[in-house]
Amino acid sequence: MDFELTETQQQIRDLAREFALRELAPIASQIDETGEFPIETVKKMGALGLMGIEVPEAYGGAGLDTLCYVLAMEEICKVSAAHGTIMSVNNSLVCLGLKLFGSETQKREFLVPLAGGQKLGAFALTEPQSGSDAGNMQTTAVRDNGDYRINGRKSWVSSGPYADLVLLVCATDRSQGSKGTSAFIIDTSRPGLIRGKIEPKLGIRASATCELLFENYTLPVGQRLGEEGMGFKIALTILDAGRIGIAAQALGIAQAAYEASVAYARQREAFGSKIAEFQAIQWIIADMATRIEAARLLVYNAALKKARGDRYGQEASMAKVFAAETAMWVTTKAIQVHGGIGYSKELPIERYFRDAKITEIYEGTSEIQRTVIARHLLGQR
Ligand code: COS
Repeated sequence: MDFELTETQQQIRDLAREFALRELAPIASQIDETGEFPIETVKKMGALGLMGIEVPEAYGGAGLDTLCYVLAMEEICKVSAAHGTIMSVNNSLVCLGLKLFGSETQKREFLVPLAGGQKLGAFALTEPQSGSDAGNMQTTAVRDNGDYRINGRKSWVSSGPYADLVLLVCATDRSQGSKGTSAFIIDTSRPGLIRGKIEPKLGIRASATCELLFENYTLPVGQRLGEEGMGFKIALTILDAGRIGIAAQALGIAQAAYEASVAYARQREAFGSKIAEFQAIQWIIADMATRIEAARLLVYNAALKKARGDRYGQEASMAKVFAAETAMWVTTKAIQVHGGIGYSKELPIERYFRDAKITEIYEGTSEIQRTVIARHLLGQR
């Protein structure tokens, strides 16, 4: 494995780092407190090319590789994981779906504005009764001549309250189970789509999440993505890639908590010396750095496999489960290193801890990642 970064990879990492420090650091705690969706900074991310990193320039994107995407995600999430969620949904779940499965016309109409940041995308797969069991969908799209009529309810839609376009996966033939599902591109400005209340959440609080209710929402057949019946495969293909982005998010959160712990240990005094002098603290710092390094190698490895065009589902799941659990462990220990002040909202440490938790849940729980890995290892995929 060669992780020597190219000049382009270093440039995008530096660009994301500088942007995050300049634009996101001053607002990260405040938007976490208020839960306000950061429309202005998301637009700026779009203008910088951060909303369509892997989309070819011909379709409005930055035309960069998966490692560039991971490096940028890491830097953004180090400062504001909520921005990272909005970025990852647009990049991995929506733009990638259109890039892989969209027709030329669909790419021109929908991918170009999403990749350029003029429009914001969301992904709707989960329903109140189906999260991990994603194939068990009750929302239906019924064909009516040249149109589909959609009815049902999608839940936990990140960026749902503000999205212009939604990549929706729902049932077109419920008797066929997951094989009877299809994907659609939903224009949220049309009638029949109602956005539910914004979910109050533990972490990534500035990334708005809501239910989407479809009541006789009608769309033309031309807005179906891929063939009828391909919906579940499209969703799982997209999620394989999305999991690399969430792993990078977890890595960014863990790195932020680690760096804060090192800085605090060097300046905090107890029993007449800096706490960095105590083995109890040193060993935590050593374990934090070791686990983060291992997570980073897994995340970069998955990204390089994807960039090379190799199969990467197993590696993406390994990266996600390991990075997510690393983020939870490191942020828990970071609070411990800081003691009382780590538990206080005076510092961002407790935010890192709250933000880390979602990485063990969305885009496939840690249990689902282990199932996916085991299926690969046992030749069941
Ligand atoms: N990429 C493409 N196709 C895939 C796939 C993947 N990673 N994994 C499975 N498929 C295909 C299978 O090949 C199968 O098609 P064929 O019968 O034509 O071969 C079809 O999808 C159904 O596969 P399977 O029977 O394995 O599906 P299951 O219902 O058993 O589900 C898991 C498999 C659990 C892995 C899947 O449901 C999953 O990943 N769930 C988590 C969903 C998730 O991440 N939710 C979060 C939503 S976003 S916040």
